[in-house]
Amino acid sequence: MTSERTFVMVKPDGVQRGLVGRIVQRFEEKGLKIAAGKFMHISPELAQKHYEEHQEKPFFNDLVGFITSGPVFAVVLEGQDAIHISRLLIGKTDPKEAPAGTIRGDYGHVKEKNVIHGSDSLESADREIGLFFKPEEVLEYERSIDAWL
Ligand code: IDP
Repeated sequence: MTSERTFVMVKPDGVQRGLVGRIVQRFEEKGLKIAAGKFMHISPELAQKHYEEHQEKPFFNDLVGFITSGPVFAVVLEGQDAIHISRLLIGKTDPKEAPAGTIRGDYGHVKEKNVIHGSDSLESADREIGLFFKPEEVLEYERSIDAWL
């Protein structure tokens, strides 16, 4: 059984709406382990790097403007299939298509403000964790509950 790490981030709308605790709680309740967390403002440079795959899209400038518009809560989660599981909990990009019970389905309204980001592959998880966290900020520790998950 191999554990993997993923990167999730409560976006500025989620922070402004007071959803940080409830969102992080969903991942904890699912059994994923918090390996790092940081409350921060994203610089335009970091935003452009984070969303570089979308730089040719018509919504790119708005996306960068939005993600830098207020603080975000960035988190590294760890666990078996952490990337797939966290994407399931997050739900589809467009909250109108995300089922109730998912974070975007429960809290989101439009895809421009869909509350949360989550890495979609091992490659993007590694890249995004490296963009947002120094290696020493990602903690390794044991939890006794891991034997039951
Ligand atoms: P994801 O966040 O579900 O992985 P991506 O396709 O990687 O979705 O898009 C990154 C973010 O860009 C989305 O979370 C959403 O906020 C925004 N976005 C995606 N598609 C559109 C669009 O067509 N119009 C406006 N914003 C979009």
